[in-house]
Amino acid sequence: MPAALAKADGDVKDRLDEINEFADYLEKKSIWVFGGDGWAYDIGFGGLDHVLASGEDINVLVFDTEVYSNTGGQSSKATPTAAVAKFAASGKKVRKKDLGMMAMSYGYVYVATVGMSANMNQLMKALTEAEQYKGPSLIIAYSPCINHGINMTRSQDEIKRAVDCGYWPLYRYNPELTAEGKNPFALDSKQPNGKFREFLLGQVRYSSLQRQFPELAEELYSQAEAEAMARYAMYRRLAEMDMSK
Ligand SMILES: Cc1ncc(C[n+]2csc(CCOP(=O)(O)OP(=O)(O)O)c2C)c(N)n1
Repeated sequence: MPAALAKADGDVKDRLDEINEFADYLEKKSIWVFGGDGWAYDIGFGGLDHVLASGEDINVLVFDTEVYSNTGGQSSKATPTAAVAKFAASGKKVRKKDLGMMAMSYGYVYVATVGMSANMNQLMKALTEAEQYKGPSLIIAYSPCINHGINMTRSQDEIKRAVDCGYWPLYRYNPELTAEGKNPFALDSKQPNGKFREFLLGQVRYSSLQRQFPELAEELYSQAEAEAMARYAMYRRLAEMDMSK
């Protein structure tokens, strides 16, 4: 019995009894914010950062299409090296911002990356853990888009390919585990399968660079691959951290 109910009497007790009787209906409010990468990484980043820093129990799901999709495919800070987009006609020259790492730096934000068809179980785990975590959560989902120049009827296969080649690593960072003395970072995707270049060339936003600027394309593809492999290696080191030291 709740403490307030035990102490109350008269009218107050009747009211509290009534509320207690319907306690099952007083569900925890579930609050989710949905947005694209242009919003989350770029023009809305200040607001997103403020919300994450608030410590409030709020969940954010970012559909990362790696461009501003709705306005026609402009480059955002989520656009990776070598991708052709508006304002990056000869391929983006600098790497994709690691929004997840920035959010992890708070230490009290639940962070996960997901890829729907690559690992449905991991997606469900991330959504459930974010919902259960009593603080801010950020989930970043790889989201194939018409601007990528792919067959959109096969977009789920594309997500799986992205994860398997190390283009889109999957992880979950759960601050609650830190309090238990455990490693908060879990890497959920396997060692890249060596098909990174093949993956890039399967999308017109990358392959078109080869036709227009062949030498530059070679350089940017290599750079993109090196950056992605370094990012995967960094995540693996995080996942293998010895928390007792
Ligand atoms: C503050 C602000 N600036 C610009 C716009 C115009 N605008 C509408 S949709 C959009 C693209 C958003 O891109 P993204 O967040 O990546 O979402 P996606 O279209 O990819 O789902 C922009 C710039 C806006 N709505 N609000």
